[in-house]
Amino acid sequence: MDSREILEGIKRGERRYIAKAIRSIEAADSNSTAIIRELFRDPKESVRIGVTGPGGSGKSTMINKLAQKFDSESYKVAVLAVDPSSKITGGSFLGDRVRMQQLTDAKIFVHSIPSGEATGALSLALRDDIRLLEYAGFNLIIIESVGAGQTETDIRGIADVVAVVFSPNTGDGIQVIKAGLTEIGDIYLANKSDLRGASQLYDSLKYHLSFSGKEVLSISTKSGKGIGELFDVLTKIISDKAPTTAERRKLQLESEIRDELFSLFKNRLDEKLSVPENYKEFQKILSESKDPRQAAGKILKCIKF
Ligand SMILES: Nc1nc2c(ncn2[C@@H]2O[C@H](COP(=O)(O)OP(=O)(O)OP(=O)(O)O)[C@@H](O)[C@H]2O)c(=O)[nH]1
Ligand SMILES: [Mg+2]
Repeated sequence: MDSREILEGIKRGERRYIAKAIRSIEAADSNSTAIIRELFRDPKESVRIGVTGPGGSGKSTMINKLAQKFDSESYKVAVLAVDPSSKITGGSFLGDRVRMQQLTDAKIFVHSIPSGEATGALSLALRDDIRLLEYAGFNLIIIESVGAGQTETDIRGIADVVAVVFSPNTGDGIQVIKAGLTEIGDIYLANKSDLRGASQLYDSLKYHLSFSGKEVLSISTKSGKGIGELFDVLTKIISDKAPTTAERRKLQLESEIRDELFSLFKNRLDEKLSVPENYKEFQKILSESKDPRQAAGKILKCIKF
């Protein structure tokens, strides 16, 4: 099947072609270049909601509820989950049959990206996946990203609105602040309000965010408490941010180009270092200096890109 056939299938609204295109993009196969070119020729827009937070805090459960709410309000909803299937909390989106069935019934498109493929720059493929879903007519895209390592700071460079989900059993407040999670959100959710310790979590978030003017909500994705309010607050933030979307997309594109450049440089560097004479030089510098930063600086000066 060629790229034209796939793109026509997507235009007819056939889901299996969307899945095919996503697979093609993620594998960077022979069709992907033509597909991506078409996405840039005929770009569409969506509202992108990023959801992050510690493992097991209830992100996927919350997204499941929220996606259905947006769907019932006539949005065309897609969910992209950077799949934390390798983690012990095991909240894999596609692995949860009940959750999946509810979303499929509502015609919500769900796709998981293995987290291994989304390191550092939250994967360049993820951004193309988003553009593809926009091209296919989805106008509200929810992105779940694991709240660990580099990725949670990157969600800012992709989403329009970021929600951070916490729960009483996912570590204390100090850890939360250290992780930098209190800087990236537009809205903070103290989830699992049905559990013990939930009100302390809510108070601690309120306290730490009191000067930021950001929203803190107490919710229970299990009982559904607070989901209506969450929807209202999110739609308010979305409409407040709508006038700055063009500016945001420009900055996002800039950061995407930087990531592309970084990836090109990295490949080029690997290539260069594997050339025997460069490797010899590398070893020589290493023998002269054990300070890695200094050595790296010297090596950078020697290698011609
Ligand atoms: N008691 C209670 N449990 C909840 C609530 N929301 C989610 N859970 C449970 O918490 C566990 C983790 O939920 P997930 O939605 O998979 O959490 P997650 O943040 O997506 O997890 P990862 O993707 O692994 O980081 C599951 O067993 C849920 O049933 C809630 O409001 N109350
Ligand atoms: Mg999850």
